[in-house]
Amino acid sequence: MPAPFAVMGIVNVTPDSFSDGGEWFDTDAAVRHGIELAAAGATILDVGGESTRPGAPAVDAEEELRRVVPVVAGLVAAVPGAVLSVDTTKASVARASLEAGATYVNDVSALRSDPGMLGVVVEHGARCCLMHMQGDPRTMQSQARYDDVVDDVRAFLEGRIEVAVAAGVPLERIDVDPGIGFAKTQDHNLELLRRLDEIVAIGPRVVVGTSRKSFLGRLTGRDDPRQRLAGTIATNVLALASGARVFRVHDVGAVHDALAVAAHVVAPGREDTGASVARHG
Ligand code: PMM
Repeated sequence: MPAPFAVMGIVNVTPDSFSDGGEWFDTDAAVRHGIELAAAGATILDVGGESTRPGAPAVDAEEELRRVVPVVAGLVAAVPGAVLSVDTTKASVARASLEAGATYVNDVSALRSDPGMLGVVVEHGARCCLMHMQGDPRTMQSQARYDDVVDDVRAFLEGRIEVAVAAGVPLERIDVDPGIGFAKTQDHNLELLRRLDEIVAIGPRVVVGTSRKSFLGRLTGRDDPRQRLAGTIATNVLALASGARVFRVHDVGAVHDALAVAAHVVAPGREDTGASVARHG
């Protein structure tokens, strides 16, 4: 029986991510950080070299390759049991990362940004995450307009699944993500979390990324992203109860333990079957 949840630990190799910019902007530091996240309970490590915070400057492919690929290769060697994910919208970065041992492509553009991306995912038999966003990270906050945010996100994700499957990605290798914080107002983020079961009903495994995001800061008065762990835990536990199964977070140990406990209530009988839960007895 599969584990009831997977924690995806964030390894940002960027000088400017909103929540941990610059902390791991060095190959060795990033690899050490990934090793720590795996020891704390992450079974997926998500390596990214371009910040997606609203208004962040674009990074060219050469620079992104330089940041990401050595970290992926280092973590494949150091943590052989982990799934290595690359957080990129560029086909060249995905290809080089898959060649270095990654098996998962986390593309916040849902494979739309680069026309070569779908082919790379198919060719390498990679698993992928299709995330909802409108516009791109530079323009998205001005595009937060929906008839009904949950219906619109659901229709978008269903459309992207169709495109991916038609191109040859097996349905069982596709995850979906409502894109919390991407072209969403405060109310949109909360409505998506409130009605997350409607995204789960699409079928594929649902990934959620609320970790340290600004909407939590607005609700709690915490300006410093590092002080948003309690809000992060609350949203991840609620998302687990709604049926989400992959949790993309910075603070892996705390979120892992919260989910391990919550899983005993929301997924009874399955809570002690997965490696990530068994690790902590
Ligand atoms: N959020 C960020 C980056 N990548 N990927 C997925 N699938 N879902 C997300 O919510 C998501 C993502 C932005 O957060 P960061 O700058 O802290 O990495």
